[in-house]
Amino acid sequence: MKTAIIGFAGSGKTEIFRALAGPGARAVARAMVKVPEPRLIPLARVFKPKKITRSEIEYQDMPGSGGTKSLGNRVLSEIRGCDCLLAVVDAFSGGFDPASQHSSIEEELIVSDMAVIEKKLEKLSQDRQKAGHLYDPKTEELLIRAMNILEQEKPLRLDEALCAEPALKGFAFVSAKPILYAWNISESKMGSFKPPEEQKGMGHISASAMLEREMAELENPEELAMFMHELGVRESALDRVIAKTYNLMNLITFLTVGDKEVRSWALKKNSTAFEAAGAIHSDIQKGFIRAETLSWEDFLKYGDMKKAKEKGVLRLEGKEYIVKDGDIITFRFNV
Ligand SMILES: Nc1nc2c(ncn2[C@@H]2O[C@H](COP(=O)(O)OP(=O)(O)OP(=O)(O)O)[C@@H](O)[C@H]2O)c(=O)[nH]1
Ligand SMILES: [Mg+2]
Repeated sequence: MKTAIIGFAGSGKTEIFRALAGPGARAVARAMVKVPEPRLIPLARVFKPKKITRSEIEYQDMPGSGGTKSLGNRVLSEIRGCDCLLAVVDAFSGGFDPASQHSSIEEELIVSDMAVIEKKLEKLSQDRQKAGHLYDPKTEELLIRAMNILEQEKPLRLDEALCAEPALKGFAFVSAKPILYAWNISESKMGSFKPPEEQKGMGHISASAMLEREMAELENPEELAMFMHELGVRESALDRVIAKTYNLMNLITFLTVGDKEVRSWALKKNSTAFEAAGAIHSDIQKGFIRAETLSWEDFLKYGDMKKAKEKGVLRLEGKEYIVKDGDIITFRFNV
């Protein structure tokens, strides 16, 4: 799962990236970032595992190569391969109006998709004229529907069903990707800034990118506490940025437990137990027998698996079971 950090030149992308990646990420543009998972704490208390492992999201810092008023075509084509966008808006410098940056980014994503569709429709209309060629009317119809949305200056992410059409998946439309806007406000405006309303597939968060990066660099907890106290900041916005990207990507968490490792795993919402097994290892998926499942709350209520089984909350689920957020799963499989 990959999130690209985009925005106009100088908007604070690299500051946000460094804050997310933590100290030591100076020379890189990609980092795996651990997803906060508080449910691991009580579970680790029970199992006392050798290792606690959290699921990760990859963040990639993109260059502001399009300048201060454009994302640029290079970035627009590079982000086709990612699952989610984190768009940083400069609301700290007093330059380009932040609300206009927001609408410009939306517009660029829309225009970029229109160009892709235009080209493909042209190709399809040539195919139709060529006798014997494999003309594909279904894709053409879907593309025309997508074009209608874009022509109303709306992003494709608003039409979830259309975006999910298998024939459209391959186009990797940029306006179809979930997007989190990070309004990079100045340190003095913290708390007073009101981000716009959320929309389907679009979230908002406000933070001071520079402050977040500075806080991330302080490894000593006492130093960090003092710094935050001096600035009157109660919490870092990073956890919320990560949690929001996670939700926008429609990910849920399932957990595996044991005395070796207690671990959280990311999974697309509405995935089956069979797919969850594949997320761990292809061998577990291939040899899938059953998934012993219970919710983490039920587990903590009884404190151990045996008791949970006696109480009937530990269920044996098959391949088709739809995994729920917070499920603890033990896979039984043949090797
Ligand atoms: N005061 C203040 N300065 C900031 C803030 N965020 C970024 N800056 C400064 O603005 C400059 C640009 O920040 P970067 O994070 O490098 O911006 P960028 O979007 O990565 O820039 P490009 O990669 O060149 O497009 C740096 O000098 C930052 O320190 C902020 O929240 N407050
Ligand atoms: Mg940068």
